[in-house]
Amino acid sequence: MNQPFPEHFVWGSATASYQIEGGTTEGGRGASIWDTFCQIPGKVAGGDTGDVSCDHFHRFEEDIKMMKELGLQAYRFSLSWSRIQPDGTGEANAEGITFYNKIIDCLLAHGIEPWITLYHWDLPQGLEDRMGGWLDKSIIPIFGDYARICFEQFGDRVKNWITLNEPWCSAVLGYGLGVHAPGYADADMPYVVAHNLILSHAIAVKIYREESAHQQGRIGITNNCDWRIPLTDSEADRAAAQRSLEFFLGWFADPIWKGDYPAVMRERLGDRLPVFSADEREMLLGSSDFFGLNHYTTMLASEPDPDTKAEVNIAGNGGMAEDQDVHLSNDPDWVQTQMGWNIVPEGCRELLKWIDERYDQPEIYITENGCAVDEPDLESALHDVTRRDFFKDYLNECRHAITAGVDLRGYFAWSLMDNFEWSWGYERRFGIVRVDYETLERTPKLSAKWFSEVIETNGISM
Ligand code: PNW
Repeated sequence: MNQPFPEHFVWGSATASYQIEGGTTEGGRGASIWDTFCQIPGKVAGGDTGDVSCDHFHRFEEDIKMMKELGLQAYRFSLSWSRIQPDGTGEANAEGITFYNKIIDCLLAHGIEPWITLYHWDLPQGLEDRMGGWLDKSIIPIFGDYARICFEQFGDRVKNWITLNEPWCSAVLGYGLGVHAPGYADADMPYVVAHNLILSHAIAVKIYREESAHQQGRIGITNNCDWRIPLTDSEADRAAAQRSLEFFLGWFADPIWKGDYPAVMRERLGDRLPVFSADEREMLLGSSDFFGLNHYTTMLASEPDPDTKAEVNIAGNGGMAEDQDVHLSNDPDWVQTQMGWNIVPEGCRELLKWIDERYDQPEIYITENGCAVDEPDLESALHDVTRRDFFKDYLNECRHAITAGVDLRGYFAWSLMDNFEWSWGYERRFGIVRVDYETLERTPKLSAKWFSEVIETNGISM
């Protein structure tokens, strides 16, 4: 039986510039921190880089035709800042603008709505070198200048903007755990970087609203968050789960929807957590037209046992674990994806409800959801039943959330095609379309065909 989604629900899929484009030295593009990071031995599995990747830089027309065949209504992609401003500041690079103009025009010609992310982790290396990148407050107006160029050049046709993708990852993985570019492992840097990212988001939105109102588009931010289930029903474990969510999503969403960081972060971090001025709080509050959410997994949360306190689990997407003092664990019954992430569809419904309640019923878009599956050959990829079932079960929970009153407006599958999975290189495949990295041939998987039907019928058959 077909379980319908609301009318006008937006169906799309997502990618990011560094993960698919390749052509890293073409079209006047400058280096980004990910080009640099990939050169450091041991940082990326197999020594992989984004130099060629899916070669989308040369194959975007073919890729857009494929999106059309899949029936996508919307396509979320990010801009490579260093294609637009090769060293991060100054005049726009005409070739970079032309490249993205062609993509936008081609999408529109095929009836696909472009959703642009301004920043999906590939900071121009020039900014890292000259002023310390996200660690320095002066990045804020610099990001604003970049955003302005994008609005001026593309805003006549692009009506859906996302300032930042998952600033939690930039801060925690890039500066706390050192597993993403630029690769610092520090206890305090993540809070400084996050602060500058949040303010950069706000300045871009301010510029958009003040200077591009006539373009009549919408702008928001995308945050990522896992769900946390209390290990037991004890007061302490329930508090641990809540604290974990506030340190994860509240850190980035509270300043925008509530005007400041969560109280629990201030209590625990004191002056290690930077402070927003009154003007900044005002600029932040209400600075997102919608709530962009990337969601992948769920873990159990509990109050750490005093004897094992030193071993707070940081592996499972915890981040800044010592500061939160939350023990994370897995239910042994949970099946995991190739990333080691638990498949817990109900977690998606619960997280949506948590957001709905905490942030006063925002319009939510799931801007990423998906899973990596071990697919050693084409044959296995074409029968990606695990991925199809993952999507089906997660979407079914989305539907339940909508029935419960959550204002979920759209869903973007991560990812359109297999691509460069950051520190995992090409070893992890998230695509609904198979990419053969030898021939660069694209082949839609079973999950893509299934997703096409979902879009066509605006519902899932259960
Ligand atoms: C997201 N975590 O990354 C990104 O937006 C994508 O670029 C990426 O390919 C996708 O999810 C799959 O990984 C994340 O550790 C990376 O919690 C790490 C985490 C979450 C999201």
